[in-house]
Amino acid sequence: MPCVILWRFPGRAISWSLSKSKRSPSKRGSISKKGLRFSSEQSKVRLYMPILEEISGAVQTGNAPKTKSLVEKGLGQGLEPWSILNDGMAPALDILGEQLRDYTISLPEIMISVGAVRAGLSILKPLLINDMKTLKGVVIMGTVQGDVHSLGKDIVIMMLEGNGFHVVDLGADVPPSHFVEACLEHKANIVAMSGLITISKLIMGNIIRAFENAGMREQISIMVGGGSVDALSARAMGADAYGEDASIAPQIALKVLKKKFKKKSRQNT
Ligand code: B12
Repeated sequence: MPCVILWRFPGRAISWSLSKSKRSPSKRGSISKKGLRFSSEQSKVRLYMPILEEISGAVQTGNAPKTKSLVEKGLGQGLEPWSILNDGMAPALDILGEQLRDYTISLPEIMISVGAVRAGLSILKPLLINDMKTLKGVVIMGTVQGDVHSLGKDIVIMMLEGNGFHVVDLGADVPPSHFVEACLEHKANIVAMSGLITISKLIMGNIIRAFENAGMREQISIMVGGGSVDALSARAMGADAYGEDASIAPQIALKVLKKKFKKKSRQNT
């Protein structure tokens, strides 16, 4: 994958690229033979490249205060909050992910960078969410058993809560039985699962089976997301919906609720 080394800090190489992402090119830049390429949606981002680069660098070095102040600076320059997340902070995590895969970075170092992302998110949070207070539904959310990645889950929760859903956060590495028990306890109507490692999609399937075995599948809408799944695997495992991005989580949640409601009304007539 093409990647530009920009500068080097003692001990840790910092690089930046709008790398070819697992997400759709419409959300992130991609590299063409001509260099950096942008969708029309991203054209305004081009103007602010240096600041996105700096944000990426601050996340990669795990510098939380610098990330925070650069996020503020980016906003001051007119950058969209989602662009800061998707085009500044997330590409840094992609690069760190590659370094993790190549054993050139340690897990504690990644954790420090995750801290920097969380610091940046603390500034973005109020801007990413709408202040809608009407309760739309109760969601049980967790990262599935065997998977400790929690950042994506936390952003999805932030979006759902900000859009009028009550979310019960089960945390990460959550066994199937906990999802079922939490749904009963909180009278939830949606289950949202996140997973980033390959095995997670199998575990998600197991969780869906657990709801079937408990006789609850008809009452619960299930949405999944994270790097381990895509639309195809989500459908294959029997989920009601797949979300590529946290920004669309509230719309998806509403859609699955409406679908369930329509199905129920058809059954009652
Ligand atoms: C940070 C990180 C870690 C941290 C996690 C800290 C934490 N508390 O979250 C630590 C250091 C602990 C870690 C550990 C490991 N990691 Co890791 N990690 C990453 C890294 C760099 C970033 C992940 C991240 O936070 N992304 C940012 C968030 C915001 O993105 P996201 O989770 O995808 O979520 C977005 C969407 O997917 C969506 N979304 C997510 N969930 C849901 C759910 C719903 C319902 C919806 C609608 C949407 C949605 O919304 C989010 C925002 O838009 C990735 C590389 C990468 N680029 O993803 C590797 C990566 C995921 N890790 C990987 C690996 C291999 C590991 C380890 C096995 C390494 C090891 N040697 O031990 C362990 C796994 C331990 C375990 N059992 O889980 C691999 C997974 C490969 C695979 N296919 O299995 C990756 C891809 C790195 C790589 N290139 O190899 N990791």
